[in-house]
Amino acid sequence: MLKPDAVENGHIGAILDKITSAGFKIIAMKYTQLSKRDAEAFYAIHKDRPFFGDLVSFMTRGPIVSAILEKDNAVEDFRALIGATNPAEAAEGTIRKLFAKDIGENAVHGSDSDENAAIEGAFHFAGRDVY
Ligand code: 3AN
Repeated sequence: MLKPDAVENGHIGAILDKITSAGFKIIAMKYTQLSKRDAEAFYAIHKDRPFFGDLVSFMTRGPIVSAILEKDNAVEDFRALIGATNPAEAAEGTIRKLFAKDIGENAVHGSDSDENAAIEGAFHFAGRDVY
């Protein structure tokens, strides 16, 4: 997902360019806005964390771009491309270093395992919308 901050700040094109230039193939994509229920479900794993309310408010405050990306070693390579969860700790040249403000508004989400990538892909897309 390209999160609401990235969309508000006009970074969709630049971030997609970084992603495709790094060799990822976009096999599904849409411009959409999460409902409160969507965001609570997507981030259910974090529901007991102190930042959960802020995370749900942030993720629902404006449109996002969601996509499914395909590449060998995609999960690890994408997490390297986006950088650390906290942009202050993200390596130079990473998407979060370039485009994110702080740990709460960190521009992009990437799945943390192949298993979660399949679950998260199915959360956003019907099978017929994946190419
Ligand atoms: P990542 O997105 O790097 O996998 P997760 O899954 O640990 O990070 O966290 C999910 C999202 O929750 C993060 N992208 C960030 O927006 C938010 N988040 C995580 N930790 C914090 C924190 N300590 N304070 C505020 N927001 C946080």
